[in-house]
Amino acid sequence: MRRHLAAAATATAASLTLLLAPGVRAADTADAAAAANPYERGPAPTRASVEALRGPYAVSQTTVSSLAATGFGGGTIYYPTSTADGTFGAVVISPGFTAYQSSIAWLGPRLASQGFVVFTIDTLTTLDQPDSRGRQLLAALDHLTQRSAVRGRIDAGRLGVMGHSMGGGGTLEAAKSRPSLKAAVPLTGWNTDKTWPEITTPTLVIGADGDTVAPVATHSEPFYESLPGSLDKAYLELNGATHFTPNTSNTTIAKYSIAWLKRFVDDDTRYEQFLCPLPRPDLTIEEYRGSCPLGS
Ligand code: 9J3
Ligand code: ZN
Repeated sequence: MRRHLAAAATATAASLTLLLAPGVRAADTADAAAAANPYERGPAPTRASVEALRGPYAVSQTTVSSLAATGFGGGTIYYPTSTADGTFGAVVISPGFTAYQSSIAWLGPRLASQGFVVFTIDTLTTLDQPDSRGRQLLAALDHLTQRSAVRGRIDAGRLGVMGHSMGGGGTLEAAKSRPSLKAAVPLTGWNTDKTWPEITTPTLVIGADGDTVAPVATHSEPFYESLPGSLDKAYLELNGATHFTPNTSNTTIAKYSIAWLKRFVDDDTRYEQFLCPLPRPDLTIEEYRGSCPLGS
């Protein structure tokens, strides 16, 4: 009788173990996934953390003089101050026609504080066209990874490009000519080339509903639609926005740019929650298109 009770107790314990096993396995899998991605940086994201004015990393900055720059106009590098978390992915950002780095400077500390090295650049002349801006973005990436003071803090295999207006047009040009890029984010992009089937880099196209300089119907929408259907891509149309909305601090631009860079420069699937299922239109989003799930 006591043997039977002991056997029953053992059987019950075994059943409990089996019942608990799925939960235990789920936790183990999450740990294994975290360990399997050497590129994720910073704590698990929340809506508040991706919308915040600053992320978890304190940021330092250093200037690159135009005299020290080859093939672009110099700029400012924003980078996480601490070296405790190893290297970071990097992104270069170009301003638009007639504009300077100051016009996109807000993105420097906003993105760098999330765990990226961010280089906001000046172009050789403020009148440079998108194809030239594309080449300048790549020259700036090469400077950043090969010659800059912070080159040792960067993982040269994980790079992205962004830009405003003609700099957004240049962002598409850069991705087209350097397929190794991990992410591209044109902001109210402008280009005479409307079709981008050659791009293999995951691309988030951000347009503005009230843009009369680069109207979405003739710029961002055809850019997005012409990207390969098999590509990880998305189209975010800002609501109540203009061509120049990317020139001042904007939480919607920041949130989705951070999520896209994290997802594709860092391969950090913790950020997929902000991209899939597709965000629904609201006060700041006129329209959002994309394919889910990403990375498949
Ligand atoms: O960089 C831009 O703002 C491009 C839009 C533009 O001014 O085009 C006029 C040729
Ligand atoms: Zn084309």
